Amino acid sequence: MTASLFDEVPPMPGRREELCEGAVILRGYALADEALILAAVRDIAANAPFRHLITPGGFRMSVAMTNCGTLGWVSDRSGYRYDAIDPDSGRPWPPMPGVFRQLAQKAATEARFPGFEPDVCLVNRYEPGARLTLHQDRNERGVAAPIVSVSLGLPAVFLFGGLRRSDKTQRMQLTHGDVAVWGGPARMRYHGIAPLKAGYHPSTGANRLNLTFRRAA
Ligand code: MD6
Ligand code: FE
Repeated sequence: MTASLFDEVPPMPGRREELCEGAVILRGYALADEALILAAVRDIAANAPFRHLITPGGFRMSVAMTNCGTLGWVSDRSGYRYDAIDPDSGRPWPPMPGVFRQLAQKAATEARFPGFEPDVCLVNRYEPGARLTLHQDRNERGVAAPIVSVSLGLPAVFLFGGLRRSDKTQRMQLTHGDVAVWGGPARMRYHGIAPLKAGYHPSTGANRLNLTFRRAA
């Protein structure tokens, strides 16, 4: 499938796309909250700036990250983990804004995961070329809870695999305002983001932003 085909057929806001049992994309679901979300991300980044974490293997991640909530996802030479303290500042992560929590809870309920109480929002910022290699989200104690993932700005190709790294991957486009919800039998599926294509989006400029809400504790 080509990028031009994606470009010509933008997903319809309000549409619900089931990827498999337990995984759904709610197209355009975050659009109504766009301005509040972008303002909140600016506030969060003013207190806990985006940074390129180092993987346990010693590589600098191409995606820049920060967090809000009672815990944040961090990586360094000693491994991946959740920590209540931002290692760069020595202070707690900024609190999770109400608009974030409400959006994540509503989207989870819409995807048939009622009662979602996220304690982490990992905020990812992609520049052209930035990517996330295939991975499972498995540092969370609360794997019974889903993950809610909000995409803003430039579109990205989401790679969606199976329960083993070697399983075949599907590719789907995530565009501005899309919310993916991911849980139950899909919770441990491998997934990633293909290298971001350069472009301009009126809301985020040359970047893509992604918020992923989890229950880590
Ligand atoms: C991203 N997302 O979209 C990275 N993980 O930038 C993820 O790694 C992810 O979108 C679990 C569930 C949904 C996701
Ligand atoms: Fe992930």
